Amino acid sequence: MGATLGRSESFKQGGPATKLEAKMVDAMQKRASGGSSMKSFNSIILKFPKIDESLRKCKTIFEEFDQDSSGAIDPQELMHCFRKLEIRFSDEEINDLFKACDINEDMGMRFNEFIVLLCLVYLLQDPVAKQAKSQMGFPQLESTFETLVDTFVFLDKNKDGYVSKNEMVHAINETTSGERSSGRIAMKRFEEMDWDRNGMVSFKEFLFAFTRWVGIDDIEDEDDGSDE
Ligand SMILES: [Ca+2]
Ligand SMILES: [Ca+2]
Ligand SMILES: [Ca+2]
Repeated sequence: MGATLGRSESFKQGGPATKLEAKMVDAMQKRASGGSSMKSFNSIILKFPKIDESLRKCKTIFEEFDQDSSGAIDPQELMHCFRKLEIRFSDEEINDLFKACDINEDMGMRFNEFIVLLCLVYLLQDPVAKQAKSQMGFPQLESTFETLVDTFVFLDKNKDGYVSKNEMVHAINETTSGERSSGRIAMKRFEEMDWDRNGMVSFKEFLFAFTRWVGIDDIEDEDDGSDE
């Protein structure tokens, strides 16, 4: 299609651009084989407030690991965080995650970047380990991450690890009548998610969009009233 990919490191024609992204796609596909508990797009929208609340509570975790209170978690603080949470990732994997989530490239995880990183960790964890009640020690947060993964699985109909524009349209059209306005919002939001405008949204893009929607980023909240 020859679309410009810009500086995005996400989806490129021909497959995942990085080793980490390939792992994420793989983990997502494995998870997708278990199906999604989401019934409709609207059921996702209804979960927003709860997700919002749970992610905000994550601030305490963030502050705990931001040992020097700099407002960002640097690579060393992150290593410490992983050790403390007993997340067994190699240094290379941690480094890859850090780079992937350090969107503003300041070598620090800001709060929204940290949430995305933790959720990616959640996805990438060994499924066997995940069967333990709470792998990371934050049961509520992990159930929120599960909801986010579940949502992505619901949207990714062909289970290729990406949500395409068509899949988004499909999910919205499945929604019962009378909820069209949420569909319009969703399409607008799909465009917000798809940073490089190649028609595909990776799980990471999806998560970053989520932190923006629930207002975790400092970007002002959108008015979601019934008027446009
Ligand atoms: Ca810090
Ligand atoms: Ca950063
Ligand atoms: Ca897909």
